[in-house]
Amino acid sequence: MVANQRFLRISSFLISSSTQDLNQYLWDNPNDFILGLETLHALTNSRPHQLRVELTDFSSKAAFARYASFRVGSASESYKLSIGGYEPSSTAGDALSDHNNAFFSTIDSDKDTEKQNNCASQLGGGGGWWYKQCYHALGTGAYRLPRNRVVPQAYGGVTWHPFSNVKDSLKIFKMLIKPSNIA
Ligand SMILES: [Ca+2]
Repeated sequence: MVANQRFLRISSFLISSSTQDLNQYLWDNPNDFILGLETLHALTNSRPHQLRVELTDFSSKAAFARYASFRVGSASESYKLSIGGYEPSSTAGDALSDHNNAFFSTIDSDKDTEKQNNCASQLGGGGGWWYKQCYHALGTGAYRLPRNRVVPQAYGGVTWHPFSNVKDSLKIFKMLIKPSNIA
């Protein structure tokens, strides 16, 4: 099963909310598939994993980025992201290596390296993410259809810089993982 773009819209909710809230959300939205940080940690901590990110914009232009290693830390490590081994033949460019060693921040838990702002609430469109100062890639940003774009365009949309404009929103942002020893 592949997490679709709806996953992106709800992931900040998932990550910053209690289990009870999440259960209520799933009750109200039975078709959503959610892979939470605890699961990502358990999977990527059990054995080495690789990551493939697939992107599509609203003009149907697509690109991908592959990384040889992807790991999410435990809750006590603030779900720290360990990302490395960008594959040079990737077509999207490397937006995620900048996020290496970032902690997971949410609107109610500022763990980014931006001193003046809480990236999640002020520049990230409300989504939880591995912000630093603040982001080059944002998979959990606000999901904006072209007709709903903010004018002037604002930060916080789903993005992968420079494949997409950092003030624009991608149509699809998928993060796919599998064990490193599987081709
Ligand atoms: Ca901050």
